[in-house]
Amino acid sequence: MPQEDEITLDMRVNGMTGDKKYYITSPIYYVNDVPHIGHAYTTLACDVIARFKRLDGFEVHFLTGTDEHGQKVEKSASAAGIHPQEFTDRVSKNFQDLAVSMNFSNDDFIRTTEKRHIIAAQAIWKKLKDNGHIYLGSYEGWYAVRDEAFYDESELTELEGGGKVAPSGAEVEWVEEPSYFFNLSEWQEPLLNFYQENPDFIAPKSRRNEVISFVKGGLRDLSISRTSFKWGVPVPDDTDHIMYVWLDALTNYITAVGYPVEDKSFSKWWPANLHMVGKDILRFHAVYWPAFLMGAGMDIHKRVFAHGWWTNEGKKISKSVGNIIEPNEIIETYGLDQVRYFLLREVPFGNDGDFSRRAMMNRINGDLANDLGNLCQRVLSMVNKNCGGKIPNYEEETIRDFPVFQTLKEAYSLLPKIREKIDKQAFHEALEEVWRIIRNANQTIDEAAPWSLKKTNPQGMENVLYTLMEVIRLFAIILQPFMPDASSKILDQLSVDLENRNFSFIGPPPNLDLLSEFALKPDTILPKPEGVFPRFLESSKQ
Ligand code: ME8
Repeated sequence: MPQEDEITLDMRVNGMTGDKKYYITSPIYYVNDVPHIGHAYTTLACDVIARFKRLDGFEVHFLTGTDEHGQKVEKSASAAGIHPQEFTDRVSKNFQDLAVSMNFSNDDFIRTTEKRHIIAAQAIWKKLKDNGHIYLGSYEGWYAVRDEAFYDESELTELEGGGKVAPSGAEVEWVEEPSYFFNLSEWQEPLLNFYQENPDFIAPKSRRNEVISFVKGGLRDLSISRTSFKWGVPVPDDTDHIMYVWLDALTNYITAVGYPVEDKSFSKWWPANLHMVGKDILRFHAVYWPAFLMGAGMDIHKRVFAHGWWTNEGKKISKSVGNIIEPNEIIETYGLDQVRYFLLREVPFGNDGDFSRRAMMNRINGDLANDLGNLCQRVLSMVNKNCGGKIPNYEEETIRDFPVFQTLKEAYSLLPKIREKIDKQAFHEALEEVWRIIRNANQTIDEAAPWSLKKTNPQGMENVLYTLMEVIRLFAIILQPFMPDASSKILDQLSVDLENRNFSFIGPPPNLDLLSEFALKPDTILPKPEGVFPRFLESSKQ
């Protein structure tokens, strides 16, 4: 364990101090919509981090769920002609099913209509009230139901045919009603100080700057209750009001770890290490939520990362345009791990990205079939044909004579680099590091030409094939968080025991000229090789 003065900020943020624990959350999704690629994307990013941390020896709590209150959900239920509870039960199920079809490893799925959450939401309200941060007034201003957000006149744009829209494009309506307020205006200085003292709190950097200038521009008190509809958590001691859906929703992150009971198990997980969100909802997580937490006298989450948005073949994704990408459809067409890989490799995480058929095919046929699939296929089928279907017998004295051993050394040194990228949420860079090794390995096969060594130097052939198999073992272990099924298929084909697949089994040797103590055991019988990533043929599936 490092000394207190050696502990860097990064280590605190990433749960590397004290016990290795990591609490990660996705947003909770509105149940007015069917799940689409955007929802799958955010939770996928959390899933990869959660799986990575578990394999890296952390105890992890990974939370996702559904946001079931508010005017938008009430309207959708009424359009469907059913009670909001029945409606939310139905639609929440779609998000639970999505977690299964995307192979998400969440530890909990929270619904804001659950009793545990209503208790927590009312408890934080009482706490804010008791601490003197809530007062009764009346709200007059603009509200966008689609965003469930209040807007200033100055933020709106006039439409040509009349009406006004928010910066998100959502229509706004004029609202006048009695309302409780949270004294957000008083939190400007504390927030700015907090951002300054915690430079890693908001990522990426460009978003951090946006938030800071928004807060510097001044904050108005926030309306936190509504009286013009009913679908929400009742305000304690004043049931004419329901809680503003964002105060209700943000509280889910503490409900799920036991709030309002602030015992050992609560403090085990809270504050969360990372709230992963889309750029559209950063303000709520980087301004309002920390202010609520400070007001309630609680610790603030350690980091919030705002990722970019996907378009579909260059066009904004929208229900009205009818170009929503449904996760199940693309999984069916391209395969689950192919989709998981594409989403995290195609676009630098944090930037906006475009989903196109062509880009997807290029990734599948290039990175997955040609690079990774081919490498496994070539090595495993050569071993099957020439080494009696067993892990080759390397020779200690001569195994380092072949340039491919250099690639193995790099593979042994890969994990710390990937860990650093994952802790920065730079998934695309992490994958690029792995692919550097894969491409090197493919190149070294061509150079070492084990097929010709078979006659001239059979021991050399065994050395080269063994080294390549060990390289494959290492990157397959590291790729598990990204592509769990494909990686386990590769590890099965190397006969790696199920219990020997976490990161401690990479076991980099103390001297990189040696092999790991967990390296593949020569003579182990291997199953018959099978292709991992077939090429995607445009005509095969439409
Ligand atoms: O905002 N590209 O829920 P929501 C990428 N209930 N990500 C996208 C996307 C796109 N085209 N479209 C949506 C809410 N997302 C609130 C959250 S949290 C306490 C409450 C993702 O159903 C992105 O993560 O509108 C965005 O933040 C989230 O879906 C919004 O989901």
